[in-house]
Amino acid sequence: MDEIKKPIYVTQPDLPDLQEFIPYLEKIWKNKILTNNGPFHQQLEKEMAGFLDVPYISLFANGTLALVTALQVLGITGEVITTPYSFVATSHSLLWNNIKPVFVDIEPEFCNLDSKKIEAAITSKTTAILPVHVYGNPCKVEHINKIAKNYGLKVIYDAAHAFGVKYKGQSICKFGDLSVLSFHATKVFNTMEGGAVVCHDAATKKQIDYLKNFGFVGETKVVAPGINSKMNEMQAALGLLQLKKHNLNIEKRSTLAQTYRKELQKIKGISFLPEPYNTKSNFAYFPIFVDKNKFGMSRDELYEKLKQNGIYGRRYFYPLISELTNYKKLNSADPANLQVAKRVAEQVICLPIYPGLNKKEIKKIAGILNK
Ligand code: T4K
Repeated sequence: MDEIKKPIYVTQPDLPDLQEFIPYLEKIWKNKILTNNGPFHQQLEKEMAGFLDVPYISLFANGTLALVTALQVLGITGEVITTPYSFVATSHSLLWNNIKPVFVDIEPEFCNLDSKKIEAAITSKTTAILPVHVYGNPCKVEHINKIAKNYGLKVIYDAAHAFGVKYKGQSICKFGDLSVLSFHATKVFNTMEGGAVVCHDAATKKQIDYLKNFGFVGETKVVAPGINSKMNEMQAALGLLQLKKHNLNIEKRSTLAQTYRKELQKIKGISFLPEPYNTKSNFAYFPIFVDKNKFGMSRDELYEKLKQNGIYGRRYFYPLISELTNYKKLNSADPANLQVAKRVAEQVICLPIYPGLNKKEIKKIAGILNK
């Protein structure tokens, strides 16, 4: 088999042609508006809301600050039910707001928060649920909504992986009270760094926009101890160009995901997630799960072997957030409470997937797994 010379990383950001970006930069250089709700920022909020078919979007400097602000705008306090199987930013946003994360196990099918286990974790201090659409696959949104309604809880979806995903023909961001997106370099839609909060009414958008700009209302009035988390004009300009390419990029990702499915289906001890039901996917990640006994090699041995061959997958999400220093002392971090998440975190490797990858490279990766 051919050796792969050039390293292949879990992802590689897609960028527009540099020449296309220059006219946008020229406009910024000319009008000298670099940030603070400039013209590209306004245009991207409008175009993105149309593209995603959601009522209101507030752009942010990154997804983490968007999460922190989403919790603040809804006045979330006390305890919040969330998943240990995510990027650490999900739970960090709670700690930044002095909120206690309460971890609930995940379901094995799509690795999302197990909605059947949420009710048992609700206490008198619970004010919200913070689920994650892990790898862009929709959570059990109807069930979560029902529980939230019954107990008077807010729902904020961490939709960092779910840009452009549709569920039952609607944007996944239409579910819950708020959804938070990330446009980090490693995401399906990137503005280098960036993020957004999607909300359903103008009054909430107004409050979010105050909070991301120090709490300023006008020039002299400050209504809240807001932070500075505004997206700047370069990010917004890039976003406008990225929107134009997004559908094509998702088509490319879809072809690559199908190639993986075909190439890997017969490898004993390697499994992957099913295609989600009623969903238009964005193919953000391609996680595989290694069963050591059947595959004959542990996840970490395979991870190293791939690296030796120039394939830099990532163990998203290992270790679990509940195993990290700031979280493991929590009662809900007890591994006995999180058995599915623990097993999945020990088996997962996200294989490379991005629009610039080609089928031949995927076949090589599959070849390494097959050897
Ligand atoms: N919620 C969830 C569920 C999230 O997954 C994330 C972020 C957030 C919230 C927070 O959103 P942001 O505040 O980030 O907007 C990466 C990202 O830094 C992080 O954004 C992402 N999740 C997480 C899943 O992955 P790392 O530490 O794995 O990134 P890094 O730098 O090792 O990049 C992975 C590979 O991508 C590199 O090996 C090469 C390639 N790469 C990366 C960058 C940054 C490039 O080719 N170019 C680049 O510019 O965390």
